[in-house]
Amino acid sequence: MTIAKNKYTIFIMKRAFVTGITGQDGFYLSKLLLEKGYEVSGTIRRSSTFNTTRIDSLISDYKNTEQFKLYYSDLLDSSSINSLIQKIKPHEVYNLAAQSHVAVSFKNPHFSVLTSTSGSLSLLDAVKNLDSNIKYYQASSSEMFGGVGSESLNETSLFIPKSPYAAGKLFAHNITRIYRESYDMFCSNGILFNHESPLRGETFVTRKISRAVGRIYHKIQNKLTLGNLDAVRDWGFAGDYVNAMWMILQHDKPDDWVIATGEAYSVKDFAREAFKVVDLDWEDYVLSDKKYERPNEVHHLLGDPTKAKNELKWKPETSFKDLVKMMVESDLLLAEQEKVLLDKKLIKPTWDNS
Ligand code: NAP
Ligand code: G4F
Repeated sequence: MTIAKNKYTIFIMKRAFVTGITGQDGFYLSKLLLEKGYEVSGTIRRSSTFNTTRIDSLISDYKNTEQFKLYYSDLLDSSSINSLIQKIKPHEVYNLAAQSHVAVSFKNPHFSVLTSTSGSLSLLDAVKNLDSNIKYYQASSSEMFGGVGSESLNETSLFIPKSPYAAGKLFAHNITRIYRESYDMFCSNGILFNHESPLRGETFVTRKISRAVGRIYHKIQNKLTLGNLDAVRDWGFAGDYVNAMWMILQHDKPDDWVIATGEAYSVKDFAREAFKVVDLDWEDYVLSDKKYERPNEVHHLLGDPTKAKNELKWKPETSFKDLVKMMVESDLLLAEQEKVLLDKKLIKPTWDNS
């Protein structure tokens, strides 16, 4: 964005405010925005151990600039959220923060639900009170659909949430739409289907598989125990999906958008493809145990991204096969490093190597 003033040209950087910046999407989105010349401010939570591993490369790359700034906050602390919005005066807000693990949301339901519900409301209200022209992106989720049938799901499909996580996300989705309609604000929901990467949290099924393949190949793990092998998901690459987030806020009007690949695979398919990268047969290594099943399973999620393809001109660039390969190749390198440390007795295995 530039403003011409007399004979001088003043460059004004667009300012983005990102919650959940330490997460998988936080990294990919921040990288994208920084490369586009944005000033990016994000919230981090105080933790007794370092929790900025994913964004350390960005901290380092931008340390001599004013372009990348981090602030302690928590979505449950509405006063700090409000103060930060007042201080930063962002042009765009991306609300990515959540306790995003569905199975964990059954164990910590209050925290999981409140982060999405109270958190989105605090942020929307802070935006409305400062400047209703600020653009707001809400990280909505395909989990809200509940995955009962096998048809492909679009923006008009019914929401039947099946977990505390999904119920909290549905509130955030609705309150985002309500602020858009009530106050004429630019508030959009990206209903993103599962998206993965080498930076995916290690307890999500795809990363659990790619981590295990790396370790099994390097002979520091013997078996991989999963839960429901028949669950079906529409898996895309996180790097492609953050591009959709940005495009959603650049569109000429606020709206709700399904972001997906339009292809579905089972957990079994993912495991088969991942072991194939290292010429191993998944059936020789994968076990199933009920302890990894959920109280209420989402069986089948397949998205229909037609609206995003037609109106945003967004499309996924990474195929299922390439995504699996990318994750396995990255985790082969990590396992190789772990093997060296294990051999020197500098670490002990924290993973299941029974
Ligand atoms: P993620 O890796 O689990 O990152 C979640 C982020 O939220 C982390 O930075 C985490 O901080 C932060 N956070 C958690 N509770 C918080 C709180 N109370 N206050 C402030 N920050 C908090 O998730 P992701 O995969 O990047 O997903 C990004 C968003 O998209 C999430 O809202 C997720 O629910 C949603 N989503 C994800 C997918 C997917 O397939 N990845 C699909 C649909 C929707 P710490 O690092 O300190 O824990
Ligand atoms: O990898 P998952 O834990 O992802 P899930 O539950 O689909 O949620 C992810 O995607 C949502 C979008 O739809 C996001 F909103 C959410 O934040 C998160 O990013 O599980 C995928 C499937 C499930 O059906 C699960 O039951 O894999 C099945 N599964 C089978 N064995 C397993 C395992 N899941 C995990 N985490 N661990 C297993 O051992």
